[in-house]
Amino acid sequence: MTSRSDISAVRAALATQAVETPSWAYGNSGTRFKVFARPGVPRTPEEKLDDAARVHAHTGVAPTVALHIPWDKVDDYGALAAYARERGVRLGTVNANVFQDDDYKLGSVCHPDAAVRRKALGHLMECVDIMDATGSRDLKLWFSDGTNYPGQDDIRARQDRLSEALAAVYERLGDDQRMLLEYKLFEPAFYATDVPDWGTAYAHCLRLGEKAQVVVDTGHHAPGTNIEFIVAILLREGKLGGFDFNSRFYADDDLMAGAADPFQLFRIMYEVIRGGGFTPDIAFMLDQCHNIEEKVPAVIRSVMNVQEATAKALLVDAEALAAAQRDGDVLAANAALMDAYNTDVRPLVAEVRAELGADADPVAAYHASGYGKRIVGERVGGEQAGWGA
Ligand code: PSV
Ligand code: MN
Ligand code: MN
Repeated sequence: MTSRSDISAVRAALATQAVETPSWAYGNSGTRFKVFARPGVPRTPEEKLDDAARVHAHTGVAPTVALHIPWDKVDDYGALAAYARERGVRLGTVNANVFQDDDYKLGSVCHPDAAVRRKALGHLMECVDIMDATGSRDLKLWFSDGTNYPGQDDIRARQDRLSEALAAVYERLGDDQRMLLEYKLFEPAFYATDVPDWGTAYAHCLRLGEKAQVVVDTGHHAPGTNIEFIVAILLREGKLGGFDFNSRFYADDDLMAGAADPFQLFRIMYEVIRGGGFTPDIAFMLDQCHNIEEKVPAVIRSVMNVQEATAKALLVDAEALAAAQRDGDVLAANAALMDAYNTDVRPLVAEVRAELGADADPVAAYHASGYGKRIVGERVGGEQAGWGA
């Protein structure tokens, strides 16, 4: 483990951490089978920002909130950004949605019909307009495009259509804006997905240029995939734009980050740090839904899990590890990683939070604040936010 003299550097690095929380994590969500409504859930984008501001106040490391358009549609995005700022947070990544419309049954930007492709592209362009108004840096693109049956559509033609749409959006980006292209193994398409893996995303981003980057959603791989390897390669190539953190036991479960496999999260964060990626150039986002648990404390817990994994990764004694690797000492090298992973970093991150003016124990502080009860009392009437609203 890192020596005592380096602990202050670890502490300083942790104080710079920024985890973006997703607006949709505060709304109602569920599975294909049922969405469970919960009292106190936000009814408006502003109320989602109120909840996100609570998460930041308690943790000190969640300063931005990702939007999902049209779930967070408002008339005045500049005013929404100002509302966020007044509450101590900022608007972050804009997530496009070209998957919840009847027109998109056979795809969006890869659809065989040019009129549907135009409609999808129009939405993506609108998202960049919104970024201009909010000051957001990143546009996150996840496409549900794909086919269910062999022969249903031409795989190569679909790639051409995708490429054309991405190029048009890329052209529209401002100098300080980026496009983050997300891949996902399968679902909702089951035979062929148009952006199924990091290689496909990477190939498109490489063609487009440096403002196009790959985003790694931890829930979007086949079981057993070595995600940290992908992270290492993308970082090495300068093509890692960010993460959507969440946990999965089976498929795209979207459970709390660090819940199912905290060791994987540690390994990922180790590769991030090893590759010089612990910088604002990489967007560290959560992409998760809280179907049965209370939402705000679940987001708080997830942020803490990312923070703890980061602390452990920062504690790896790089010199000892490198020496063991040079010597071919397999066990010592593995032990260097495991010693850091097995460290109880909770007191360390508690101190960092306190130094940031947040809470040593954010979940306890949240419950003690009475906020959860207050929103149940106040958010009465209207329509709760949730998938599609
Ligand atoms: C759908 O799989 C998904 O979970 C993607 O990961 C997106 O990032 C997210 O929805 C929001 O659109
Ligand atoms: Mn995602
Ligand atoms: Mn997903």
